[in-house]
Amino acid sequence: IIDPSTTSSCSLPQSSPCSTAPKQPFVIGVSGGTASGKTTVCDLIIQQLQDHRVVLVSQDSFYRGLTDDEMKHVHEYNFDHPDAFDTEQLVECITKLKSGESVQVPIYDFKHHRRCSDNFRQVNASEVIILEGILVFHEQRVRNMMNMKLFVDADADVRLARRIRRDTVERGRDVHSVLEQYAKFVKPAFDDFILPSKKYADIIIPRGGENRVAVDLIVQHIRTKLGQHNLCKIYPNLNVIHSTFQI
Ligand code: UZR
Ligand code: MG
Repeated sequence: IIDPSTTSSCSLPQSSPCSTAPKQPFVIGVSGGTASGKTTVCDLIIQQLQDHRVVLVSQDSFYRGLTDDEMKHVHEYNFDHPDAFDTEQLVECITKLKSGESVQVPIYDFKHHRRCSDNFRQVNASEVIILEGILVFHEQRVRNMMNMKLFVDADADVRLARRIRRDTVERGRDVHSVLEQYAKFVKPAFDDFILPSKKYADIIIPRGGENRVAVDLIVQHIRTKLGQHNLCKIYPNLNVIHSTFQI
């Protein structure tokens, strides 16, 4: 039954006729401690949404890149602090993507802690934008751009074990330096900035990427949201009715 008296519960934008206006992309934020399984969760969501245009943007791409002076004391540099990221540029990038423009995302070189200065990744406008990173919930401006916020949870010992494996195998570090960095920067920053930002999440995913049930539910929700977008194409006048479906 369509109830024309209700105007507020329909999620279709009421200011612009949906028959003509392009839909704003659905923005998903994915946060969680280091090696919690953020990338795995994102990959699973993308896999299940193959029939939609989805782009993944990593907060890592917006690391500032160290100056020559900072490089001299690289062991003192805190990569886990919010100031290590160029948040202005991140906000600008997501704002553009939300308005349907394509953007040039910087490429960050983890080995040399630098940006590949003349190399960018072109990211095109899409239906779904996923923004993942340890501190994507830290700044209110970034949070406000998200339609859905996921926090990937995993025990600290599991994360540390994964981090050791990843940094030694993929990033050429030795165990001693990984542990030192973990104790000095990674763990304190998790306690000071990442864990407090968990309260902003809409959904907390226990056991990270292993939790297929959670990922299935999340994908179902995204599909529902995108489906509401698509209703506009099928029923172009739906926005005029501003209706709610009731059983
Ligand atoms: P994820 N990081 C580096 O190790 N080197 C860099 O040049 C830039 C970042 C690490 C960073 C953080 N910390 O813990 C991690 N340190 O990348 C975040 N130290 O990435 O969420 O994938 O673990
Ligand atoms: Mg990652």
